[in-house]
Amino acid sequence: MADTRSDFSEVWSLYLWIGVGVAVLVFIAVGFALVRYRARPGRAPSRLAEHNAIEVGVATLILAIVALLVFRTFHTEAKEDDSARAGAVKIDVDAFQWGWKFTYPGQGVKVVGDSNHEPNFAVPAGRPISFALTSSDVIHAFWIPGQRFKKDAIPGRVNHFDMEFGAHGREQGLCSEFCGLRHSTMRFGVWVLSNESYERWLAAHK
Ligand SMILES: [Cu+2]
Repeated sequence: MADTRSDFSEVWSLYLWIGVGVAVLVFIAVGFALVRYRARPGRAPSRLAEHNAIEVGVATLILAIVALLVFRTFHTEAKEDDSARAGAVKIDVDAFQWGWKFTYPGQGVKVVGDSNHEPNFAVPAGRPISFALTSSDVIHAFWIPGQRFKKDAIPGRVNHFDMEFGAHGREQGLCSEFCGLRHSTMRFGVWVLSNESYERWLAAHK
């Protein structure tokens, strides 16, 4: 897969442009009807109640747009749900009130942080990362706005998903499901590193 950000940016842009297109068509149709068919003295209202050809045309167009959006959304979503790829880096994420625990299974590495101390974990750029996400108390949501990605963290349930990070740098993550008093302080950071820096980071955190 391409990185998560570009996958979801494409879907986002598709929705945006279809939304803009539909809005323009609606405004033109309303404007045209207002001007062309406005009330004038001596003009009787139209008796036309239905027009099958136009109605079928509009219904077909709407169906086609819905089908396209549903297909593209599920297609992109499926790439991220396609978990446990060979060579993937595994990270277990546990959300709690109000913080995060990131564990690298089999590596002996764990990063924990809460409202007072924001946790930062690291991933290598350009490699699939298999996340296993859960919660210890209430429903939270794992959100990385820069990656256009969000997933619920649900107690008693593990959500598996894959991500792939492109550009090196730091991504800001946060909880996006209201989860109590200090919800707004429930943040985390992701360092997107080169493979060598990532290995060094891992070794330094054992
Ligand atoms: Cu939360």
